[in-house]
Amino acid sequence: MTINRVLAKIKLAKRIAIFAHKNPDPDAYGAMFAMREFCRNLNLDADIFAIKNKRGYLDNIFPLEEVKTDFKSGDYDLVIILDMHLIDRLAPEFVSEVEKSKNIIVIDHHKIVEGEKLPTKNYYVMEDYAATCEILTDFAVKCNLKITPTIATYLYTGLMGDTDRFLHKNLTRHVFETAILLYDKKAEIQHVYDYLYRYKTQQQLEIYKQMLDNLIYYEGGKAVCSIFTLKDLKRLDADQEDVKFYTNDLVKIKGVELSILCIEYKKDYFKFSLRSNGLNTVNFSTRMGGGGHVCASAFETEISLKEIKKLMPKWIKGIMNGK
Ligand SMILES: [Mn+2]
Repeated sequence: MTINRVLAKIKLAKRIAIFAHKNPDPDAYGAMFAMREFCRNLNLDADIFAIKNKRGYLDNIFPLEEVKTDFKSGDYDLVIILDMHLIDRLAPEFVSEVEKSKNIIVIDHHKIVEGEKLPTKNYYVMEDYAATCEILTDFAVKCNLKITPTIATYLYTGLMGDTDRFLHKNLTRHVFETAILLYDKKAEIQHVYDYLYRYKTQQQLEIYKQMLDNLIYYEGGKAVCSIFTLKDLKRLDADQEDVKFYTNDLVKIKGVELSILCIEYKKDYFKFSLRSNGLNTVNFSTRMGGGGHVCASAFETEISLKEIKKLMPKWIKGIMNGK
């Protein structure tokens, strides 16, 4: 659908429910809060639904206490799904009610893989955009929606989250133009950086230390992995989200082309976050039941620590050989 059609559909709605993927990241929250403000500025009722992570740095950027959890499809005549396009990327708590909704719009920048079944025919997916917040900035400009300083701050947060402040390989001229536009709209850039990147707690440093202590190199240093078990998390008094914060850091080691961060969520159930400097990781992640982008993808599966250590060299060899 066209971007103008998105606006037309929104304007026809009376009550709008806004969703993004589970474990919302800065781009997911940025897109949801910006979209809510756009709707409210059009005098439309709009609510955000999300299962929040525990209190953390994002609470200083977004009013997360306003997020709702008790979604009933009958209460809303439009569902807007952001930063995802497959229903199973939603928090499981929402899936059955969202599936009942008859009027759904999807706005996303994740690649649609052949064979994927989207929850609606009304989707606006821009695969060459670095962030959903980049798409929504365009949306506002093209549809003449006001970008207040608050909205600009939300959008800037998402743009920085998904480019890791211009560090990933997903940069385009348009990313920088979007950043300039949001700067002009008075995004609170320093505030965003403080909470996304500058402040570190002592606990965070302990987690980081553990991650480095656990590094295992493969393929002559071209690939690296670090594993956090439930036992590690307990000792650090940390949870999985605290560790995931560093997902992007291992591929910054010079010479490393592929990194895999493995975190245990339940006994013998791990989540694997893959990062690369160009190598295709998403084919492997998709085969393992996950998904994502070329350079950043993830999957989760039942597996023991012993099996991980046994399979990891094969996995890495396969990915490095373009499989
Ligand atoms: Mn995103």
